[in-house]
Amino acid sequence: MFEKILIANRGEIALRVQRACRELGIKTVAVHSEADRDAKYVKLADESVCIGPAPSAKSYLNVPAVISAAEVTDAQAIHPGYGFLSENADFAERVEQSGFVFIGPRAETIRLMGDKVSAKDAMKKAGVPCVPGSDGALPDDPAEIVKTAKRVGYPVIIKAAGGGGGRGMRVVHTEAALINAVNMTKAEAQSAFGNPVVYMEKFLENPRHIEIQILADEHGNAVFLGDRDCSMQRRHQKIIEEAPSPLLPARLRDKIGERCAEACRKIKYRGAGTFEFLYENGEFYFIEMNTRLQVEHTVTEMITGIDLVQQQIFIAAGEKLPFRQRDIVLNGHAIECRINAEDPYNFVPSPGFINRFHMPGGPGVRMDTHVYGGYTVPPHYDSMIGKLITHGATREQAIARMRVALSELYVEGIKTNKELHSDLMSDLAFQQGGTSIHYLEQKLGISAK
Ligand code: MV4
Repeated sequence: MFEKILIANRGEIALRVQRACRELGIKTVAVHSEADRDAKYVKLADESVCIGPAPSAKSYLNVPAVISAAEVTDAQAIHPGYGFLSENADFAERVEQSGFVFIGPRAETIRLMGDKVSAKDAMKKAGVPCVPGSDGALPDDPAEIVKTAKRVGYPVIIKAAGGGGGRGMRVVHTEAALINAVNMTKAEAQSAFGNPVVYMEKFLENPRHIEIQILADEHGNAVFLGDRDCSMQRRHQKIIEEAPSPLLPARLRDKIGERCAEACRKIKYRGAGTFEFLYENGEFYFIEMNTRLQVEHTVTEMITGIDLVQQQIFIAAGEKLPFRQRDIVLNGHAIECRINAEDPYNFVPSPGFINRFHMPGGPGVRMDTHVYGGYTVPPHYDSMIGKLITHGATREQAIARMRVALSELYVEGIKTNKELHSDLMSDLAFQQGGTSIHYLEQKLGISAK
């Protein structure tokens, strides 16, 4: 087992990973930018290294600085968290080449899943149902593109192979608009991702976003840890996530979950991973695989009782999974509200000094946050300052606990989106469950871009 792990991240996830390490008696190295010098996880770390000035490009994305920090502190492994370098295959490769263990999948797997065309091809071959569309990348020949769209049926969506998470996508409703849309998406993909390759899918008009959490070790074992519904989103930013998906029959969850676990065994996946699906009319359609620990891993932890970060560490240390599929029992329901430092009306980030901060508590209430009264939220990074999670025996109890917890959450000095969450907890459509990926934007009156 590792004696010391370097956490190559900041904010609430750096604290989350640090807690997992410290419970196991593993020493922690915190890396931080000049702006994060006073962060809680820096103070709680056994060692800390300033890796550069505030801008991410010069600090949290600075590969040589992160690897040097591991060298000077003599860490054995690096946990990337989520975002930043967590799905950067070159970073994973450099980490391993420098003699450290990258706590995550192999670099080649990260690369395979980072290219959405190769990811889809791998999953199709592994028996995971995918959205109907082009067989791999779209060819250059306009006649072929038109033919593919006719076979798939309008509306279609053009996606960048190097994209993901909502970047580099364009919906096309008619043949007249098709070729121009493909050319625009290719040009944008080339400039945004340095990769002009695009592919086509049938556009699903009103799906839900359901994802499957996987754990796979280096000995060929893979299990799925239930599902998460992440449909409550605005402009590709998840706002609320929950587990399990409301109104999803357990047999459908188990069937798709087993397919994902089997696919992991086939591709020799290592670590934690998430299969992203669109769910519509009782069918699952694979769209992407995330090779990182996700923000919303918490709701899976709450219903399974499994610490996903510690499982990542055990797997990276070469240990076998300590459970089989039949040992995974889903208990109750969990909901996560992402608390953002932002204006509740226009969503503009609202960084600044927090002069008072009171967290909620009580049975089934968890708050993962690094902020505290006296902390200054820096303007350089994304606006999420914490996650409020509740668990209950039923979805209704989890909602009631969230409603009360939100009323107890007190943040003075900056604006947050807590009122939006309170409003959603009382929203009838949310309470009934099963709202689609468009629900929140329709409720807020935004025409989905
Ligand atoms: C789609 C889709 C409809 N049909 N693909 C957006 C981000 C990336 N995960 C893929 N996304 C979508 N792909 C087909 N064939 C609708 C979306 C989509 C979406 C997906 C999940 C969660 C939120 C979303 C918001 C807008 C669009």
